[in-house]
Amino acid sequence: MKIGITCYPTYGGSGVVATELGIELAAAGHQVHFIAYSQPFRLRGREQDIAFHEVSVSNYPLFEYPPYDLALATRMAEVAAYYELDLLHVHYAIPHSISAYLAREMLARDGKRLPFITTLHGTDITLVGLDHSYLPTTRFGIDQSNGVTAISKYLRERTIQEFHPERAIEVIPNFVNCDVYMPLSAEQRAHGRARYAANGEKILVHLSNFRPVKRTADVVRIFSRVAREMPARLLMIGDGPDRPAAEWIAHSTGIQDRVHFLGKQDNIAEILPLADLLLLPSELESFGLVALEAMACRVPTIATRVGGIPEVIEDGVTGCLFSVGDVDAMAAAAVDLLRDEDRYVAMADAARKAAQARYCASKILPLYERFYERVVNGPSAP
Ligand code: GMT
Repeated sequence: MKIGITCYPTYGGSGVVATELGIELAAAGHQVHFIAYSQPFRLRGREQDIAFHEVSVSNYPLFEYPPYDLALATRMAEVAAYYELDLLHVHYAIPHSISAYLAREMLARDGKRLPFITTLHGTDITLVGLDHSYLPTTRFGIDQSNGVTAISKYLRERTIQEFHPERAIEVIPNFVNCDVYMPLSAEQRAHGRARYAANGEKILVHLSNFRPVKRTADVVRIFSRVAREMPARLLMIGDGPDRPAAEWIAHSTGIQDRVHFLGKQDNIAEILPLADLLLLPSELESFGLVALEAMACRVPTIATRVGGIPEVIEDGVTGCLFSVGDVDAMAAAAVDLLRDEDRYVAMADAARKAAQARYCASKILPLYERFYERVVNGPSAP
């Protein structure tokens, strides 16, 4: 099949899922065309059967707000026509599903068919979509899509509750390539850990876009409690608006030399398996992709019991779940687990096994392929 994919190319889970999906689809023999304002950050540009088409928005002085949505729709229609795309798959409803709708309708006037699928990722529904200025357009984009998927049961239910869409929503969960995200050999692991920590020190890791929903201040507070009990380091990967606050807490609690702010990294599969634990104390996660990536690397997660996280992490088996803001309980759980070697090994093994059994790319890709077939053979417009 010839598939166009649009996503936010910057640091964030939906862009990661879209990019990894494109890579898997190309490896399975499909032709993939990414259409976005810049190359998705996990795409190296050397992948076979993947092309990238940049959307440039003209900056005419009259435009205080350059109309990206329209430029995207135009590029989608052009790429679809030139490369004879079978369908478009857009990740994150706003504004992508509206641009895809415009592209489909423009092509329909020339007798060309371009069905599109919208995958909902989370904040497009839970935050942005519920802002009243976006609600009607988000609902319209969902209802006009030829197919809609959500990345967790939680997100499907939440979308139905809040938007009452006419379209059915299929759950196709996020996935991880278990041959890329995998544990390292003892030797490789020891070598990699030496870059960040001394022998005998535990390594905790957090990865996000440092937005308020991630509660990065809680990450540092949890770690400061852990660091009182045992020699440990915290790797903070990513960047965003709450990074200065997290840095300030690290300094004001006197643990700044134990916390390493690494900024945005694109070699996550090399860093995650070096860690002992992932901290993910978010206010909300529709899925929590990074927890799955950590699980595949045999790293258990201490997280909050919110949104889709309980679908990914089995409490007490593949990780530990707590109420939002309960930093004391999360720190105590981290300390207990890191001190109990047998329990830690059982949890780390269970995490890897669960990722392989339920969320491996080889299991999820066929679900998307079957969904694509249904949409391509279905009606031109809903
Ligand atoms: O969490 C973010 O702020 C980024 C956001 C995105 O769209 O990139 O993440 C959402 O999509 C991810 C991939 O499907 C999910 O793993 C995240 O849980 C989800 N974030 C939220 O629901 C807050």
